Amino acid sequence: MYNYTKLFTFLSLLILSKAGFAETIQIEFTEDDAYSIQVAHINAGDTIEWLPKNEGHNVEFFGGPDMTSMPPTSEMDEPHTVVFKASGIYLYGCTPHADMGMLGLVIVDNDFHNLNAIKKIQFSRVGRSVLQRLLKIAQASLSSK
Ligand SMILES: [Cu+2]
Repeated sequence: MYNYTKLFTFLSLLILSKAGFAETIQIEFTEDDAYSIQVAHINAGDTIEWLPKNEGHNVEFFGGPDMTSMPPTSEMDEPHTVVFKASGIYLYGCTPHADMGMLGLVIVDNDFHNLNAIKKIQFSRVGRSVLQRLLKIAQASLSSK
């Protein structure tokens, strides 16, 4: 006889995993010393994969909702995968090019609670102006939703 309890458990898991909608976004290192997606909006539990389509770049986190526990820094020219669990703004950049403006933002759950902490992160003049531009883009998409 068929085990209906097992079938029910299996179906429940299917529904739960569908409701989770965990997605994966891919971001490339481009020829212009930039990331192909500069402002990524995701939900908690989603994954971002950085792909080294261009040489000489990596991913280093400068800020996040928990400044004492940030995602790891990637090796140069290596793919990098991070699952984002905490809501808030994450700021990352390329270790050698961040001060030239190679920066990216990840906004998890449209949560801007740590905006002031992100704004206080120190960069060169170019880095600062790029960060301000990216934050504007991030917040503009927030108000249009
Ligand atoms: Cu770089």
